[in-house]
Amino acid sequence: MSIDFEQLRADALEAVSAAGDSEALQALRVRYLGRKSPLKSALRGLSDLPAEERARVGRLTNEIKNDIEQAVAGRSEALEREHESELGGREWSDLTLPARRGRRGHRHPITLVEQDLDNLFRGMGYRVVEGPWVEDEWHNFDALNIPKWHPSRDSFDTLWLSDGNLMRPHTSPVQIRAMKRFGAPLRAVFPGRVFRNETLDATHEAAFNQIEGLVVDREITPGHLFHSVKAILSAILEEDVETRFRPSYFPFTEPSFECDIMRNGDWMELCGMGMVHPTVLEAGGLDAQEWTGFAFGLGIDRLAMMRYGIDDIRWFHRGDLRFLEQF
Ligand code: FA5
Repeated sequence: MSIDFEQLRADALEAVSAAGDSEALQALRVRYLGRKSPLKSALRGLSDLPAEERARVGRLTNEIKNDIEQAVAGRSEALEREHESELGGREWSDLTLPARRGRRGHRHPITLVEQDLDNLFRGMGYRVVEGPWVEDEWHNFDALNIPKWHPSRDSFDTLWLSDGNLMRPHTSPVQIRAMKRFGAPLRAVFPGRVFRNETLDATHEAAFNQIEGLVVDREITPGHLFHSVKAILSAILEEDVETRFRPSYFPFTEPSFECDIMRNGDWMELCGMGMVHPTVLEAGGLDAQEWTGFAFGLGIDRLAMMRYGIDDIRWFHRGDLRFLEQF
């Protein structure tokens, strides 16, 4: 089938310039440029033509296609302008109206809990200090009384980097940094993100948040520790929480404990803690004969779960707005 290209171009341009509204224009766009248009079938048929014909017809169809596209774009703009000036005759702007508000975002539930923790600890006279996410082996292990051969190194599911450093699996290395930087007596918390090569489930994430607390002074006892932890948890959860302290093991504290809290008839592990091991005080540059201390490491994500009644930790990182917009 041969096409009269020039006639096609003339018809198309005339129809486009006469299009009365955007629907009519859209219909013309489909008719002249769409999949079933004569131009498209001509392009599809190109390969059947002899070589010199092919070049000529190819060039011509492209040229016509461009012409029509330009005409459609031009007409579309003209229609828009007509529409606006017509509106302008009927409507006017009231410049005294308040500006339209953009949609505001809000803070993530973990951030909310973290900020409350910050305020709470500052109110109790703790410094808030952050440490690096990428740690070296000495701060994360050796200084925390975990020598190379120590089996508890494996229990941290550490993500190692190719340069020999690691993504910190807990916030405890900041204890060492803080003792070195501020000396004793010291009362400080270290909030931040930690990373573990962890199998995910409803209470385990691979990247989560901890807040570490460290108090160093003379004659600190486990009584100070238990009382502080219970007071802190009650303040954050805004109720008198039921706590359970179990004996546990951490190389950097002696004795060590684990704190669980009661939620919906179940105990949930929330916090590791203990009296700072003398070796750790020494690694922080302090005289272990003179100074004593307690430390705790609290899972912020788990705390947020309890506070907001969230049943699965994985909600926090899903980015699902139906979840996030509830806070
Ligand atoms: C530690 O990380 C110790 N550094 C805590 C500590 C600090 C002990 C100071 C003594 C003195 P643990 O691995 O148990 O301990 O983690 C502490 C808390 O982090 C847990 O109680 C829990 O609330 C939270 N947590 C641990 N693993 C995960 C995980 N995969 N996902 C979410 N939260 C976790």
